[in-house]
Order: sequence, then structure tokens, then C-alpha cells
Amino acid sequence: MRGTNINTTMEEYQNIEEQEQAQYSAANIQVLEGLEAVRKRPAMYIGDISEKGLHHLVYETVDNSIDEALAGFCTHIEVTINEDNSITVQDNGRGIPVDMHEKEHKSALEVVMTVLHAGGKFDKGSYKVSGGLHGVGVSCVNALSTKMVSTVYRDGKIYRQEYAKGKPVTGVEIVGDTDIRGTRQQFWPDGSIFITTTYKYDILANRMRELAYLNAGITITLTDMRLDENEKAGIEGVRTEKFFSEGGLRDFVRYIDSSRTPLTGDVIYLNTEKQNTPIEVAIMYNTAYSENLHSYVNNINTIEGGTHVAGFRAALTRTLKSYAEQQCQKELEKLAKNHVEISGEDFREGLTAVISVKVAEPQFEGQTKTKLGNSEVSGYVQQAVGEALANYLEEHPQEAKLIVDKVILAATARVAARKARENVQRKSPMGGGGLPGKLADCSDKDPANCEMFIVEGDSAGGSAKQGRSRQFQAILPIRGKIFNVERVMWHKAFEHEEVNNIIQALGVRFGLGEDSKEANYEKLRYYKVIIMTDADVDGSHIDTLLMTLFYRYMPELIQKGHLFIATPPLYRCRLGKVEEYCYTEQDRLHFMQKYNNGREDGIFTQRYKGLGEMNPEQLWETTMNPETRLLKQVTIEDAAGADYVFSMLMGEDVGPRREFIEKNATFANIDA
Ligand code: 0RA
Repeated sequence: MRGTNINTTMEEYQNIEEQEQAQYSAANIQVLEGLEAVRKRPAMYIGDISEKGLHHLVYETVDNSIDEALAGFCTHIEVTINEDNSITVQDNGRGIPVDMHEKEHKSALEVVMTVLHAGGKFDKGSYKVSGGLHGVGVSCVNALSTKMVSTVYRDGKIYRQEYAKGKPVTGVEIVGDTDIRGTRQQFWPDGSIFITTTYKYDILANRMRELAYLNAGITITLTDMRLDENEKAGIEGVRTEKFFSEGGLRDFVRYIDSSRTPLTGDVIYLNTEKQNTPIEVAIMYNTAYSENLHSYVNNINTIEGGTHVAGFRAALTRTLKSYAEQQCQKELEKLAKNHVEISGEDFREGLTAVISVKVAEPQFEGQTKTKLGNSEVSGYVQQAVGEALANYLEEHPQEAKLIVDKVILAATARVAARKARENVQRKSPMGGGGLPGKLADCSDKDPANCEMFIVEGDSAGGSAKQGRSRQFQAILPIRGKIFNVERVMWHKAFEHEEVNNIIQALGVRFGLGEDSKEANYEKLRYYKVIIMTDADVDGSHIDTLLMTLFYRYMPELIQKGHLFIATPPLYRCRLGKVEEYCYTEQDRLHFMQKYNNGREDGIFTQRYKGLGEMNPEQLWETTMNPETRLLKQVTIEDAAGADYVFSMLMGEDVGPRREFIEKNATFANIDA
């Protein structure tokens, strides 16, 4: 799904400054591959053709401007979602060169826009470090757009070229004079290629925010011109946000942790370079229990980690351990007496950290190509973090003591957790303890065919049991609110009956940190795990609690795409012979508009307050039948964003939580 796009060699990287001075010319661009391939197999180039791929078009375009900024020539990037769902990205860089390309006999602009991989990154004279996820270049964006217009402001002139499906429909024309510099790209994604062409403001905003934190000093603005979309978000008129960070990753960890209580006063921060590899790290300890480690290589979120993360972990463990051995001997002796040994993960409980490295020739590995493979980077990061952390501990003895105490507590709790978990596992399916009594299992035994609904409440559970297909749908009713994983140490989970039932029914153990290997995902008994709750505030709260539980304790269940949320309807609307289920307030208004000139009267509206109000047939028809239902898949596209949201939703502060739920509610405010 992800590729590399850093094609400068290390040697070139070391000479950036000289290169910046080297006169770039069109001859530097090499030609590799045609664009027809992109339209034929779009997924190969941009990952997929869903909403995700659609948004990647923007990232790819913005990355080119980020590169120009990293090269030192651009300070502002403006991203606009236009009223017709086209996207405009404009920067104040040098402008893409428009001179003639020697080999191609075309302008450099045209080559960049119409030839795959001709981004100026294969050439000797230019420097590229920002990474589009696929690194395929803006020509891919062009190929996948019905129309694209490039405008270059350079040398007092405005140059313009227009394309359709990647092919030029005009030459590079001079269309006016200007006293600004920069590049403006506008594209209209091809609806015959993408499943959807409607951009989501929040998805773009999260990535632009992330880019602003990762590249301190660059101003990125995001503007949404679509009045109807803005209105849905409760915003009148044009929506616009400015993302700018002076503190870089320091600000990023503060943002991620804004709903958590800091353990120590300030952020531990380093921004350095080892062997010409820029390394930036920000670390903050909080009083909670989860580990939130976010890592980036060339602005790409390395979800699977890699050598830079390994180096970070090694430095953290080694430095804190050696500090504790020197300064906290008494405490360590006490631990040893109780047969508790500190392990790596204990150093990371309540840790929020962001690591960002820029690697000249990154090797990406792993299932999703988001794992850094370059072995040399591990040592660089370990050295940089080790030095900075040792200095910090030396200079902040009080904070150091707080951190060591927390590590000791974590180790003690972990040993307790193991005992508690071993108790549970003895009762697990593989341990011969059988399935939970509350589970109504399905008859098919092939996990690939099977689904398990986690249903809130016994009455809804009853309807679901009657309405389901016994063959492939299992029902696990749970009662009331399950516990909040953000606020307890993780072994406490095993004291909860509902949590134990879920573990036993799924057949998968929880795995965390070093224990994550123990999470035996190959034993998963259902490939679809579907959370089904009432379409109201309580229901969405339970959704969140369950999602957090899986996010923290079974992250691979989400990463592998097994977790879903069911969408029950809010209303059944009938007028004469037409009858429709409405899943949102908008659906209902739409029904009124379509069949009754927007009038509420003469329409029969049944409002469902909960799943329990539907009879089993209705529940099957609207929410459970794979032919007609709407399932939302839970994904972790944006792990830092998810961390922020989960800690905010689960944290002690009620205000932001209420605000978020109200803002993001898809349910009508029927019980407010
Ligand atoms: C290579 C050389 C030069 C500019 C760029 C790339 C460039 C590309 C993009 C893509 C989006 N915005 C951009 N801004 C600049 C110019 C070299 C020169 O002027 O000497």
C-alpha cells in the first residue's frame, strides 16, 4: 500500500546546500513510465480507489509543495476544497520550471505533469524528502483526474496548462503577468475511477495539522468552500483553518496529550542530526497507562515502526535503567525481593512520544510498507535519544524520580496482570473453559464466513438472536457500560465479566507491548466483529468504550480490518405506499423533500429510540442483513488523531467530550 519515494542518494543528500545553488534545468528530469498504467491499475499506484485513495491525491500534491518548503523556498501552502469537490493546492515556492526538456522536447512542467515518476526527484540537482505515501508523483493525480490545471507564477509571468485524464489539452501558455511566485494545482478527481469523489474536511484537516507539526515553520491553510458540507458540520459560510507550529513535535505531543495529565512539567525534546540523518523526538510522560508512540519517516506515518522505533526504545530502556541503577538502588532491591523484574514496556507506560526522522534512501518493509528497514538508523536514533535523555535526567532530578517511580509501579502491575490473565486464559476456549454462556454462536465454523455482533442490552440481544442468520451470525449481549480502559491499569480488564466474555468468544487473547506476540490472532473465531448499539448518545458512548478497548488491547483486530460498527436506522418513514428507513436526520429530510414537498404532515414517522424497539425482522432487514445493512469499518488511518480523540473521549474532562459527541453525532438529538 505504501511505497518509497526518496530517490536521492545519500551522497546527494549530504550536499543539499550546494545543490540548492546548482541551477536546476529541465534536462534533470528522467522519463520512466507511461500514465495509462495508472488509470488501468489505480490501486497499484495510490493504494485503493476508496475514500482513502481519493484523499491521497491531495497528500501527493501537497507533498510537492512541502518539498519545496523543506528546500527552503516556500513558506505557505493553501489547500482549498472547491464547491464542485475539486481541490486547489497553491504554494509560494519557486514555481515548477517551464523551460524545455532536452530529451522530451516538451516543457519541464508538462513532463512533471504527464510522465510517471518525473518529479525532479530522479535528478542529480534536486532534493526531495517529503514522502507521499506512494511517492508516485503528481502525474498520478493528473492521470486520475478528469481535468487538471497547473498554473505557474515565475519570472513575472503566469504560465498555464490544462490536462484531461493525464493528457495535455493545451500547451504551456503564458496567460498574464504577475509579481508573485509559486505553483497552483487544481484537479477534479475522476468519478469513474473513485468510489466516492466527496472530500471529507476532517480527514484533510488531520493530515494538514500533522504536516504542520512535522514541518515546523510552514503555514498550511485549509479552506472548504462547500456551504452544504459546512452546514452539516454546524458551520455557516466558508470554513477555514490555519495550521502552523513553531515548536514542531513539542507542540505535537502537547496536542496529543491535551486531555491527559502530565507527569512531568515539560516535554523532553531533541532536534539533531546523526550522519546527516535529521532526527526529531519529543517525549512526554503522563499519569495514564497506555503507550502512545507515533513515528514518521519523511513525513510518512510508520505504523509498523521499524529501526528508528527500535533505536528509540532501546535508548529509553537503557538510559532510564542505568539512571535508576545509579540513583534508585533501594527501590530496585525491593522489586527484586518481590521477584519483579523491570522490562522494556514498563518504561513506556504513560509515555507519549513522537519520532520523526528524514532518511535519504528509506527501505520500507512490512505488510503495509510502513516499517523502516534501514539498519543504520537504529543506532543513530539510539545515540541521539540516549544523549538527550541522559542530559535531561541529570538536569531534572525531581522529574527523573517521578518517571522511575512510575516505571517501578508499571512493573509491579504487569506482574499482577500476568497472573490475572493466566487465570482468564485457563478458562479460554483453547484452555478448555468453553464459550461464554451468553454467546449465541453460529453453526458455520469457518471464521472467514462468520460474524459476531456485540449487542448492548439483553432485550436488543434477544431481538438480534431471533432476527439473525444462525448459520453465520453469532450474538454476544453485553450489559451496560463496559469499563474505561483509559483510566485503569490494564490488568484490571480481566476483572470485568463483559471483557472476559469478549475475549473468550473471540478466541483471541489481549496483547500489549512485549506481550503483543501472545495475541493469537490466528485463532480469531469471527472475521467480522460488529458493535451494535442504540443510535443515541449512550449507544455512541458504548461504541467508543468498545473501540477504545480494541484499540488499546487488540490493535491488530482493527489494523486487519475486522472491527465494524452497525448502523441502525433512526426512523421509518411512510407516505402512502412508499416506505423507507432513514439512518440520519438528513435521510428523513430527504424523504420529506422527495415525497412530500418538504412537509412533515400526511408522513407517518416511526422514531426508533433503541434497537429494542425494532422487532427481529426489522432488525434483520435494517441492520443485520448483509444485503441491505450499512456497516462502518473501524480503521486507524491516523493513529495520532485516534490517540487524541480516544484520550479526550475517555478522559476526565467532560466538556470537550460532550462537545465532540455533539459535533460528530450522526444520530438525531432525540434524547437531549
Ligand atoms: C524543481 C525545481 C524548481 C522548482 C520545483 C521543483 C518545484 C516543484 C513544485 C511542485 C509544487 N510546488 C513546487 N515548487 C517548486 C525550481 C528550480 C529553480 O527555480 O531554479
